[in-house]
Amino acid sequence: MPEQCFLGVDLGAESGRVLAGLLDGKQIRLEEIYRFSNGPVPVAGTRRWNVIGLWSSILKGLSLAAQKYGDQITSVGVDTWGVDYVLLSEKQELLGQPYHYRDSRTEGMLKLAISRVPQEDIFNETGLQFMELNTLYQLLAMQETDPDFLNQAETFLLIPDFFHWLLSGSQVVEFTNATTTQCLNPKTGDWARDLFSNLEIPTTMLPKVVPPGTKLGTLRDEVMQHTGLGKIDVIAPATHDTASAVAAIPTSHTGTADWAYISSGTWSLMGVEVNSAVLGQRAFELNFTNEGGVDGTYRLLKNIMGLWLVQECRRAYERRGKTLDYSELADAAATADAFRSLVDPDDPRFLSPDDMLDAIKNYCEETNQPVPETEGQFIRCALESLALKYRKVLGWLEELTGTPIEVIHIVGGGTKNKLLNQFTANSCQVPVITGPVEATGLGNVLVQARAAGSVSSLAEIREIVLNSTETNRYEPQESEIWNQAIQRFDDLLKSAP
Ligand code: LRH
Repeated sequence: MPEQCFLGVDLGAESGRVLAGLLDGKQIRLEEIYRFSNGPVPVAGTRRWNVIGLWSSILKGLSLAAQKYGDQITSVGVDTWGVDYVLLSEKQELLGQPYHYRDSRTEGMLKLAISRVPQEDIFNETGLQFMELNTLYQLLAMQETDPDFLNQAETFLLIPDFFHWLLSGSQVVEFTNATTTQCLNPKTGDWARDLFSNLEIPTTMLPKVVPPGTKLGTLRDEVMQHTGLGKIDVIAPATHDTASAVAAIPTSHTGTADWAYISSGTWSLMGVEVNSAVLGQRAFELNFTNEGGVDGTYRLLKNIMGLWLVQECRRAYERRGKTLDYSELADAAATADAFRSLVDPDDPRFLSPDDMLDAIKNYCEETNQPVPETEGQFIRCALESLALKYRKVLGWLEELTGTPIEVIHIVGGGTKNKLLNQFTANSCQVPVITGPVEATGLGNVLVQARAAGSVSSLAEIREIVLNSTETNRYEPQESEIWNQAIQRFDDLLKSAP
């Protein structure tokens, strides 16, 4: 069979990529065509995404792809981070500058929401972890501060849907990303309209929800002219980056909950794959999330602060005039003293601090631990704390599903941090398999390949990834000292400041 080419646009919080997925029978090869940077833009005291700049970079990447793979290209699809959205007016004008989920306008919105609707009812209707960055609280913040603005909105689109609209003219919201908003009911697969009306948020702007793999149309003429691409299909992949990443886990165990995953990047999304949302009392108490996946699967998971801690330490050093790359930071952490100080990575102070080094110092002071001083001490503190949080989440997952976890798959850019991979195996006391780094991109293009009829199922997507990519295995070590550390970490969480 000749090679088929599927273009994946994968946008992360730090960078974006246009990728070519070249499928040859049972093998896939992913090639990076174009990479560009991304990040929050400070705008008059707020944080926004530069979506027009991103669109311009996507067009550039598509032009380069057209030059290289021209007639071989079958389709294109976009995945991004979750929860953020754009609003379009009746005349299809972009309303305002889309907000970044770390913007502070949502502070206090969870409290407001639960003063109107009992928290447990919100969980039963949406199955989602309570985080103020969720779309629900972003919309509530808009409704509170500027209801006229929201009333002008004719169409609500999540970020990948916005780019699909620019590519094809279609205006729908894809299911996997819709499940990250806390606005969708996993039992009905439709928007939680009662919840919206109880919170006094309008619902007329909510478009139809479509499953991953839906053909949205073909490229607009203007996009064909600009890029040199032909009239290719625009296919919605699993547009939530985590959904795409989990679709591409190299496992032959589809359909069982005896393996966990960590999609590791700016965030660490740790969970198991289940066949229906887990909505009971205990899932609510533990504040777990149920995000929709491919082929009717759900990701029962927790958002953990992730390598954002390290990324922000690095930025803080840069502001102090010290530019360090990630490998230098990892080397410094590897030789620093073990378990000197620990933090709860998910303490709210770490979500958007002015300065991460100060935030960590401040946490350590408040909890009577030695304050980190060197780069190695800061990064070691972040990595050990993350690994210990993984162990807590692993225990909760086992409790919720009743199934012991035999192995953890880590995928995404975070797998490059070998120290964290080993710490994870040590802390969780199960083997860790890492790779592929580009799981999100692979999941994106393989769901498109399935829509084109070249791949038949989620299990086959994973078989192709298994055939095509390299993985590494980390065995658990040092069980005794990690068991002691988990005791200390437990005490820290109990006495959380
Ligand atoms: C990871 C991610 C995560 C969301 C966050 C906003 O990139 O999609 O799943 O919670 O971004």
